Amino acid sequence: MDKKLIFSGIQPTGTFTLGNYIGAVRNWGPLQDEYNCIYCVVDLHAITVKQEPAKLRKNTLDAYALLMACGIDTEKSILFIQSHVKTHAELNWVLGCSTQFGELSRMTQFKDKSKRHADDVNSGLFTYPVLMAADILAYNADLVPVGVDQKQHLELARNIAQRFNQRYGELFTVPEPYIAEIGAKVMSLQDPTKKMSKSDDNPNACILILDDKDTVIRKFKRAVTDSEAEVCYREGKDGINNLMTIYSSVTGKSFDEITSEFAGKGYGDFKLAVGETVADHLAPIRSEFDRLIQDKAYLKKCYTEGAEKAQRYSQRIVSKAYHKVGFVDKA
Ligand code: ATP
Ligand code: LTN
Repeated sequence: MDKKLIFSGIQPTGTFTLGNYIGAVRNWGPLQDEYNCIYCVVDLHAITVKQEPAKLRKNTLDAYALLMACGIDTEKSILFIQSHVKTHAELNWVLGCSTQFGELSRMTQFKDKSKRHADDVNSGLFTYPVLMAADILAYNADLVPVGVDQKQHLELARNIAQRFNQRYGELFTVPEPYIAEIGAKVMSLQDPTKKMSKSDDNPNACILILDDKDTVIRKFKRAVTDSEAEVCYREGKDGINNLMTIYSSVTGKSFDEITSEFAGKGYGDFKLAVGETVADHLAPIRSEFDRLIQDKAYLKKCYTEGAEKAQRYSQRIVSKAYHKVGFVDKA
């Protein structure tokens, strides 16, 4: 049987956080052996909130190199930049005409982001999930590895695919979410009831995957926890639960094993261990990134080839969609 197809994307809105890494990107590399994988830096999505052009350009290249440093191999997978492949915007329009205003109004990310960016509630922010559906459906992806915050968008992509298929005849694969059991929602170190996010104003709230060892340790030392002293996973202990989740996903140890490891020790020892383990885990990514980002010619070769393959792959499917809705065939 043919291998299943994986598709996922990440926005170039800044250095990836430990949340992006544990919840999503970290799982992308190992999937390459079992599946055909297509990964994308979604710069079109990034401009739904204000971006400085020079910074967006730099962040996009950085994100591309970071994905490679995190183990995505351009010999095994297709890795490209979204704006280089025109089928995404083309299919976006068609799918937008199969998406209801009411559905988009219910998206929690839109509600959150329109509150946070009240001076710029643009229509791209509103239709963001349609473009995400186009990303996925243009390749007929089977599985989409994401953090839990993207589940609602994926549900919408499934509905759009089903609706299109019913109206125009079978074309799109209805994609399934692929969500890690542990670490699908890494929380802020300063407010463990909130998701860790690149766009948090408090720099101590998130670990960036390019932070150096001292910074990582310092941020974990300052992590907000409760006033007890036992390292165990229990409802209400949001700060400790989050640190245990991080430690577990980096070391592979179960919560019980972690509790025994730190029995009789305090939170201070635990935070230090989490900091050191995470920093040591991230160190090779940082050095690989430093090496790759110097070699602009190599990066350009990789993203140019990636875009060519993605264009060829998605064009077949998008041309079929154009035909099905009744557009006159071009050639
Ligand atoms: P922004 O803060 O700019 O909105 P973001 O940090 O939420 O961005 P995205 O580029 O939107 O990052 O997300 C990339 C991937 O990382 C998605 O699959 C998303 O579900 C996942 N992700 C983001 N934050 C977390 C988190 N705190 N825990 C687990 N997964 C996360
Ligand atoms: N909306 C996603 C990024 C994204 C994506 C995709 C993820 C854009 N297109 C397609 C999976 C598949 C986010 O993480 N905020």
